[in-house]
Amino acid sequence: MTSRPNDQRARLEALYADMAPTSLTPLWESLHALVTPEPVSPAVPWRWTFGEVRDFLLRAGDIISAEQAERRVLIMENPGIPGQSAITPSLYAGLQLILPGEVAPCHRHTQNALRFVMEGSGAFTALDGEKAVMEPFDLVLTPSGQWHDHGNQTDQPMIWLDGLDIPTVRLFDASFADRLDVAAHPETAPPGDTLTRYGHNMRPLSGSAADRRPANRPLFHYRHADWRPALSALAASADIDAHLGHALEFLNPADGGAVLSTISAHVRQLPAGFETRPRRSTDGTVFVVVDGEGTLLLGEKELPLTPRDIVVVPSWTTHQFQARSDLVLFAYSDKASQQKLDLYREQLL
Ligand code: GTQ
Repeated sequence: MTSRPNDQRARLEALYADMAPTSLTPLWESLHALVTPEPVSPAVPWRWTFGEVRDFLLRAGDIISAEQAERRVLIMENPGIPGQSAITPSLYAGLQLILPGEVAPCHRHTQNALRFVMEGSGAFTALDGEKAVMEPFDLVLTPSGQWHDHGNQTDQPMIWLDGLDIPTVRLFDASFADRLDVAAHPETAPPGDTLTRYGHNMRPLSGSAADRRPANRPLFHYRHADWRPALSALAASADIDAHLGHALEFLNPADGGAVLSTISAHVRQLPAGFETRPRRSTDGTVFVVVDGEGTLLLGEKELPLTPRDIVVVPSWTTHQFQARSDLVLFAYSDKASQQKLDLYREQLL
């Protein structure tokens, strides 16, 4: 009769209520939400236009200094996962402003970071006391545990995208950070020294002094002046990948792997009129439009793409890019983490 299931429900509810103070919960009520047949991301696809963020950032610049803020950044928070300072469940994104004459003081932390320059020319990030002088669309790394400070000795503001693994480090409860007792790390090498030594598929042949950088992670500056001609040359010569367009991944030359232990980064070029075949992958990805115009197609949803827009595509979200003019994109994701954990998958449709 019908009293039986009601009786079971009532007995279960009584069980749950009695065991709740003991911090116990029944798996059978949540199993299918925990172990899903495929990823169901709480994150949503989203777009930020650079101009809109820039206005708020400059307004913040009138109110708080980089020194006082430590890092003057507006976090791009995914509206599907509010309150977590996350653009995907594993990654963080923010836009950082450094005004002429300012210093963002030296610190180090377990979180890995990449910087992708959006505006300005000639400000620097110093890594362990070596400056990388930054130009638009340069990629600069500040890997886990390495001292870094930022400074702007030019007469224009500089704005860059910060991509960090803050939510990943939080997941593992593994955050450590400290401040140096001086704002800027003492200079340890002239600007560009590392690029000279390691940036040409070469390395110093001898001497521990020459191996000043950590041997497993020598490079930290990938210049637009280098990657853009490489990508253009590829686009002029190679067959195009139907799902990616022309695409080049940034590498750690020491091991041929991703640029950071948790974050992978790449660039793509799509010729005017090209539309990628649908694809999805488990690495929720942040894209920056470097150049060109187009549309990001996500099933029902469409996001327009204009220069310096920032868009996020969550895990396992089928998407296509349509290029109206030659479209150049920068992207970063947690693919590096997922591959280490044997979690990464992609599907080409
Ligand atoms: O520049 O070191 O956007 O530590 C967030 C945390 C930037 C930085 C961020 C950071 C930094």
